[in-house]
Amino acid sequence: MQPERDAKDRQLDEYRVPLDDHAMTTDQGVPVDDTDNSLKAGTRGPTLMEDFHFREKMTRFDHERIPERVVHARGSGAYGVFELYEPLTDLTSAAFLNDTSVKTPTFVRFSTVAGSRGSADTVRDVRGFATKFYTTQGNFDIVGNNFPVFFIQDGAKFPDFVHAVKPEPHNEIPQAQSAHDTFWDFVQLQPESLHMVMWLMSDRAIPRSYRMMQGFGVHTFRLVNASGQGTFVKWHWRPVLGTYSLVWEEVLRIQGNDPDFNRRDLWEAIERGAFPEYELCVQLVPESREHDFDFDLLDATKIIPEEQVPLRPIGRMTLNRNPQNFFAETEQVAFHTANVVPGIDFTNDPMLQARNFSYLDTQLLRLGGPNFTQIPVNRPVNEVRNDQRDGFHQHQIHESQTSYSPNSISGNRPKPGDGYQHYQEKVEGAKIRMRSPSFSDHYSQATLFWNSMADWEKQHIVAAFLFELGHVERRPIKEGVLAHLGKIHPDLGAQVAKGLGLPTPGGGQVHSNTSPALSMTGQPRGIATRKIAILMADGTDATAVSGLRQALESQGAICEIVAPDEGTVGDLPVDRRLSAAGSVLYDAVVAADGAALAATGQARFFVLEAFKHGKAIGAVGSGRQLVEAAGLPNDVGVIVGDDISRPFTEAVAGHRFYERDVSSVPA
Ligand code: HDE
Repeated sequence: MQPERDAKDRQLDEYRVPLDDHAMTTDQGVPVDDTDNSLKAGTRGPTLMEDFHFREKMTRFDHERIPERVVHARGSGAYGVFELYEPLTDLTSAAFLNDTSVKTPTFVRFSTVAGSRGSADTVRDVRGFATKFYTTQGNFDIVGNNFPVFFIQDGAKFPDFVHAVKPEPHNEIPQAQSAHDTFWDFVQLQPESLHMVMWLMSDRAIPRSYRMMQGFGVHTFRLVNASGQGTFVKWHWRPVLGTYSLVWEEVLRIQGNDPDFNRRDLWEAIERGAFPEYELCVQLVPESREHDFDFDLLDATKIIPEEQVPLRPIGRMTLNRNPQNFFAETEQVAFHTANVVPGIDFTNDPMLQARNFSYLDTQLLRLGGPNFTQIPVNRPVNEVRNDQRDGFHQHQIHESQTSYSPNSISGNRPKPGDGYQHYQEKVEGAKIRMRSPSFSDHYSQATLFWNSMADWEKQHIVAAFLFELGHVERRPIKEGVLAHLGKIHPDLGAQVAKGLGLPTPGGGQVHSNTSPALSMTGQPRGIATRKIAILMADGTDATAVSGLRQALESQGAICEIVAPDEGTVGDLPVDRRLSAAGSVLYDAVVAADGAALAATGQARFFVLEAFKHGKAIGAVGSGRQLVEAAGLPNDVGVIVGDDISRPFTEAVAGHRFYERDVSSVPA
């Protein structure tokens, strides 16, 4: 299915270089006859300076890296379209939020935060979810994450935080991990990070797919209508497929088996036409209610619980096109929190204020000067006119003979018109380096998060703390963190302390409030785009599994045949060799053979490991023997029989059987 061509896609035509039959040239367009041999004085002689083709080729190579992003270096992008459900004229004058007939082109970049550009996708980390809307009034960016809060309250601490989580300065270890001393030292000394740390230790930090995670603008922003009236707003993206995660042991294996797991998943889904969709929702707070909460709306370490201010869906984004060139588009895209359009404004959240400085500053270095806004992926779809000119890599030829304003020579053009109106907030105060006392509660929402988790989610959080703190070498740091965990909840403190073999920290009184929306239980169910391995071997009776396969594929699941050797099983092509696959690349497994595979260690391990990771396991025909040989207990989600289509589909739709006791499974 070809998506409709939108204004951004058409604009990019101007820059696209087709694969055609033009012969090779230098960058100056001079035809090249040989690109394999340098120009030499004699076949065994030295290379000559005048070999302009060699020098140009090598110079371009020497300069082809640009600085990676300081954070969020590893990412994947996609183009899409945003469609509005109903006009929001009462709330904002933003044109793209006023007219439901407008389809706004978008570009999204998902990312991990701590790792370098080449690091693995499935690490425990926050995910970036940055969206650029190419609106008719210019670019609007929501530069968000998949957690609704952040580690710090004031942007002045961002360099400290990032230095602490990045690899340690003396040996540059570890890559893309928070499981090390400097990160946890930061946490124990900055309790404002605790709420975010709870999210980081939860399964939200290891999403199954970029297509199955939420996005949040984090800060409180402001919508402003045509009469200048403001309303506080929090941005939320909700994936239509639901929010789902991997399990920890699984991500460790995926990092080796397919370090591009999330990137590949996004790419393949779009290529296949299974376009990822997200609803854009808002939480709205009238200005009159600014102080009605027991936290500060300007504090980026706090959520507004959905039970207090419900989410209002306002539109839908569909990602329908992969970029054509990673560097040109995904690497060079430049997001900025200050890219706003009329009708959308800021608040005084000190994190947002700092970001409004940082993003432009970092792009100037990363993209080599102020003309990065002319890079195709960054160009707005509407016309740009101003007197800012020159600088490295100016692409445009301004015909006007003036570059100042006002002027009489060019008829005072370009002249300001009906432009962006800043919200007229009244501000008053002494210059002071101090945080508002309303930012001082660092525990209540961390407790709220813990209280709202299902049992399995709590177990995973404890296990994550144990893994992370288990990698911390300095005992006082572990003890410092434990002291905070005890204050978040005595159960959490006690369980982590026990695992670490350290004294239980003192507790104290904690509240018992919950916010059910924080738990990942109760997500929309379905099997669309879930990957299912069908284990077969020579001699497998393919008819035994064909009905099941049809049922799964008709609902959008992706079935792959995994067999001991490549080639075919009967007349079915094998998708992957058993030894090259790994159960961790699949959401569920069907054992369709047991006669041959029951004796194969790799096949037994495959189902056992899938079982350990809570996946649905089906067995048809002789597949029953494989399940028995693997020693799988008769547990939930293990479905054996001749016609298992219905229960197996249901089991896959449930994602994982977290309630299984897998503690004794040797996988
Ligand atoms: Fe960022 N952040 N950030 N950040 N951030 C960057 O910009 C920064 C914060 C986020 O796919 C940088 O172009 C400061 C919160 C995303 O290209 C840099 C502070 C949230 C991306 C920067 C924050 C984010 C970035 C690095 C604290 C979630 C990747 C390279 C005040 C709401 C965008 C770049 C992409 C990238 C600064 C905190 C999200 C250095 C100073 C909170 C998704 O400018």
